[in-house]
Amino acid sequence: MSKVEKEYLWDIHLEDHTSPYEGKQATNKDMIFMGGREVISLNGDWKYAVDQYESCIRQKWFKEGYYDDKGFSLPVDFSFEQWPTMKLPVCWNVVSPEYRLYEGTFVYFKEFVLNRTDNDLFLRIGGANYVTRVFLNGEYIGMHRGGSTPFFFNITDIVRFKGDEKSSNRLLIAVDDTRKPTQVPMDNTDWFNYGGIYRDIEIVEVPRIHIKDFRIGLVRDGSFDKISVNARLSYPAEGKFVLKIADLGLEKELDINEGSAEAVIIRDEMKNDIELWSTENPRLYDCELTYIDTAGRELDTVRDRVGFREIRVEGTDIILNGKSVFLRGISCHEESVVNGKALTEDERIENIRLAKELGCNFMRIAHYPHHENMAKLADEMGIMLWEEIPVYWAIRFEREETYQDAENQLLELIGRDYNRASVIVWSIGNENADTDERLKFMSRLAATAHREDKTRLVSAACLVDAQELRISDRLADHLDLIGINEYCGWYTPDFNLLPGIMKNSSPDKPVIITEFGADALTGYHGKVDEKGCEECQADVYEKQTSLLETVSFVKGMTPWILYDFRCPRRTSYIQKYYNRKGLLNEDKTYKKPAFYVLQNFYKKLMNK
Ligand code: GCB
Repeated sequence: MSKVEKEYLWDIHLEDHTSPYEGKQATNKDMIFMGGREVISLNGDWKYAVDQYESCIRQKWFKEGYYDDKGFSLPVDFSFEQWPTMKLPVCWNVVSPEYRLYEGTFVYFKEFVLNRTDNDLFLRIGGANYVTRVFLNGEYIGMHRGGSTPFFFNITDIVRFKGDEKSSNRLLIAVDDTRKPTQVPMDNTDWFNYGGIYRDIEIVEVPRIHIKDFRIGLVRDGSFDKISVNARLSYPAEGKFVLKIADLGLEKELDINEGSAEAVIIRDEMKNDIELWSTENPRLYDCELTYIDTAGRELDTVRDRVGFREIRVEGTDIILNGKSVFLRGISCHEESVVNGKALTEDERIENIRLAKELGCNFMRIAHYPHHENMAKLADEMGIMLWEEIPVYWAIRFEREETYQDAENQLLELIGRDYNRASVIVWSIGNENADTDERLKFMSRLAATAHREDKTRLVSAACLVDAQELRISDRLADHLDLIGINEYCGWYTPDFNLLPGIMKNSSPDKPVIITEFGADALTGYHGKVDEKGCEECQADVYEKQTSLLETVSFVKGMTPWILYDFRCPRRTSYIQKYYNRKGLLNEDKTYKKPAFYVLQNFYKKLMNK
């Protein structure tokens, strides 16, 4: 039996087909700073097949074994070129009604030609849910775990160029969105599991020694006049960085030591005062960082538009740029009826506009990292953000591999959005029962977030202690800000428990009510105690806002949620596979009465 034949037949045996493709995992360590870089887009037409039985990896399709050792042609179960086409990025669930509820593997294929270059080349995928395996020109190049953060593979030694004997590149990608209890999130969530490569896919060309990381922000010391910079090269090379911020009249050289440089730039080094970023005045500065080697050659330059602001807590206050602030927020999923999670830029802008119309200065973008442009838009449009990783409900807290997965997602998120002034909170999870294992897991995440970023607040959406009827989550000791989800007037039907809960609690940190809410089906009217009608939702909002306004340690809220979103768990005649807690309906064409209740409340707060 020939080798190819044998490999082909592996498929019918009880082979462990996944473990050869668990290695070479792309992690936060493989990320490259992207600001100002030119890319070769691979968006657009891709050939695809639905691969329910994971035949791609069982049969090693990437090897394209069309002939045996003697030259006889072999039967194969794929024909990449003849497969149908879909345009990436996209969630496969919205491509055809046949795929709407499909969960499993899709395989994508694309052929492309590259101009010769001496630079290094990396494949970057902005987001693919959940396990992605990548094969290029007959080789396995690596995999990634996690459905919402970007990842990179170095393809320099594998790519072919125009003019080579074989000049086109054959890229095969298998994406598996199977829900599993060991993953982050787990298999049970209150949102729809969209599959596919749903964010940009591109090739990044960089010099071998390039700027791998560039983090910049205001020093958090109350002086509002110092900037901290941290930059790193891809190799432990020497030389210097030059940082330029034209509008500050700043040009600063930083000595590189073994590939890294760190500095605090003081007021005297800038011609102008720093104009702080705020929601009223979202001032951004064009920053540029250049790497110059020891021979004086400029080898790499990156750019970013960055705002400088300070966020901290003091007692139970949240302090933005030295002033106490109340976070007038709203929660939001990344979803649209038409595009699933692959929102268009216009849809993202619309979401921020709606939040602003509501009177918000803050959005909780739940429950996983949204597209990176969301934070860029928030920077430009002036709204603060809470960003979250999907440590949601009953994660397998005792499992080290699950921890590593969660931590990697957190570090990929921080690495991606560190320079975004709008992001003021890293949330390490949502509604997890207060067990010893969870405390160990999540306090470790909190420590990682604090170590990685000393300029932001770390939080989580916690639960009220249902026995003691008070806020007493042990994780709070590890957070800067306590998020609380409470559904008094809804899941806790007796709204009147809420005043008691608040009275029984005396947190020494600010609390944000990260969720309250009620379902309301558009056009369904009834009495306030009739669950699911618009009046009931509005009543819950009236009661919640009037009570929370009186609680001294509540320094913000992000009610659940801006607009209705798909949810497979919701089957009642009111829900129809949607979570109806939106202040707008799912296509955002109708504002429910509760929208105006919250808007009036926020207006009142603004005029205080
Ligand atoms: C929650 C969850 C959120 C749900 C919401 C609900 O507590 O954090 O993901 O969608 O409740 O509507 O039940």
